[in-house]
Amino acid sequence: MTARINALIFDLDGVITDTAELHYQAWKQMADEEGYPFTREDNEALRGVSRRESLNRLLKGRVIPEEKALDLMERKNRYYVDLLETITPADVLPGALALLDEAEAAGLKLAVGSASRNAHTVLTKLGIIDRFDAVGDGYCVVNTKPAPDLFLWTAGRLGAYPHNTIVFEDAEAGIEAAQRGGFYTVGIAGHDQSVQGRVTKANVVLPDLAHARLADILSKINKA
Ligand code: B16
Ligand code: MG
Repeated sequence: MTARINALIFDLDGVITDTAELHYQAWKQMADEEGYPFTREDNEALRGVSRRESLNRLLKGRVIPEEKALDLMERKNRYYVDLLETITPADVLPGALALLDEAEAAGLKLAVGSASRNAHTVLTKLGIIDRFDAVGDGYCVVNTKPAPDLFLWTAGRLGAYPHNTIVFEDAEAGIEAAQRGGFYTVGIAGHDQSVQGRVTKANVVLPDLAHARLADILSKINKA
């Protein structure tokens, strides 16, 4: 059966821009202050998951009072928000704007579905917030990825059905969320061999959006 695609939903971090390094630096600063071990490898496991779940993973089973957990998340976010000041339109990843142009010309509806509570700030700093018909972020739903809620909420804002929508995601939790919601999926695998396994369950896997042409993606979705 041919898929009738009329909407695209993009994850933000790892798909449209790369804020993972800034998240790493912010978590690392907090972890160093607290004496928690935290490496770049540890940071990979935080991709696409909420701030709260990121803290849980960073703590690796260490139990702390709720008040302290709130303070640690607040502190990390302050460091992260400071780092967001460095973002400019040059930080849109290669190919993303061209794909948005093609999709807009084809009459597709466009949205962002990000776990981040800073998604509006990031999109504004990138200079592309007006390109989207809807932005779903970390404030929109209670159940975060891998629950399908955020993508379903975002599709609802677009007036699009999941079976007419493709979700672009770089994280395992995001691909699972989209598939549980009944969406088609494009997994953005990146170029680091050690972490490429995270999106293998997607309908279509691409290394990045550079050279990703809409017609090719639609044809691959139909063959998947
Ligand atoms: P915040 P995405 C996710 O963004 C990040 O990949 C993840 O590392 C982060 O913990 C999460 O947003 C929450 O971000 O602390 O800014 O609310 O990939 O869903 O666009
Ligand atoms: Mg992501």
